[in-house]
Order: sequence, then structure tokens, then C-alpha cells
Amino acid sequence: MKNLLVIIAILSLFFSCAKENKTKDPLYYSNDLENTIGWNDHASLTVGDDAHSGKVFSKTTAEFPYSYGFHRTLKDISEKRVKKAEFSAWVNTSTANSKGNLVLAIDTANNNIFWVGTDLKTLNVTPGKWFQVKGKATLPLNISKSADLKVYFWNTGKDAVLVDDFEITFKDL
Ligand SMILES: [Ca+2]
Repeated sequence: MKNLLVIIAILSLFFSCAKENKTKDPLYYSNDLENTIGWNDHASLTVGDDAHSGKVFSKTTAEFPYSYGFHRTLKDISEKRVKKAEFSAWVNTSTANSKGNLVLAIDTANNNIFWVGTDLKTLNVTPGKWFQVKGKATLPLNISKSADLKVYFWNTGKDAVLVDDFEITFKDL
């Protein structure tokens, strides 16, 4: 019994360290949107009991199709070249006809130069139930480091889609 307790203590220490290391990784970003209210003026931010985490989520609609999201210049993400990205968000559709993509886009001042989207229609979606949407991207090597990388949900339908709990992990060269 005593040995078992020691093993449990060691394991819990290991897992708490693993989590801490992840949040300290400069190439890892997460946002549960809980601390955005009052500090970020984004029309989609909504307070309600139906969030995936806490009380705050991003509600996309035909009127406000773009969710709250990530936006950073490539050179500020890493001094080296950003090579890969894995991104995810939790999504809750209101109907079976809800449409949209979880998007990673890279834009210069005037143009979109790279775009990857995970389309809801490729997933087995149950309306009213939170599920995690994931995407992956390998970035082209010839893009300017002053371009902006964005991750967001784009609602392309007529019905509301709720979004919460973003995670992004970059890999650099
Ligand atoms: Ca939340």
C-alpha cells in the first residue's frame, strides 16, 4: 500500500511537470477565452453556461462569421523559420446544416498567401455537442517572415457555431 502511494505521488508529479513544460514552451499557445472579456473587443465573445470551458466562448454567426482567434507575425512566433503547425479548437454546431472551417491562414498586408482549413463537412458532427476540430499545416519555406499567421474559425453557413479552447503548437527549423 505504501509503495502504491509512492508510485501515485511520483506519477502525479510527472504529469504536473509535463503540463507545466507544455505551457512554458514558447511555440505552444492555448486560449480558453476566459480572460478576454473587457480586454479584447471582439463581437463574437459571449458569456453563457454553454461554454466548453468556463463561461466564455466565441459565437460565430452569418453576421459575425470569424471567431476570436490567434494572430501573430511569423518572425515574432520564432526567430527561426516556422515549419509546421498543429492547431485545434472545440466547436459546437447549432444544426446539422452548420457550415465552416477551422482555418490557418498566412496573410501579407494585401494578400492571402497560404490557407489550410478543416471543413466541418469532413467530420462526423452531432449538433449541440462539443467536439474538437484539428488541423495541420506544413508552411512553405519561401514566405516572408513579416507575414501574419492567423488561426480562427470561419462560419460559412447561416446557423450559429460556438468555438472555445484553442491550442496551437508550432515547430521551427
Ligand atoms: Ca471558455
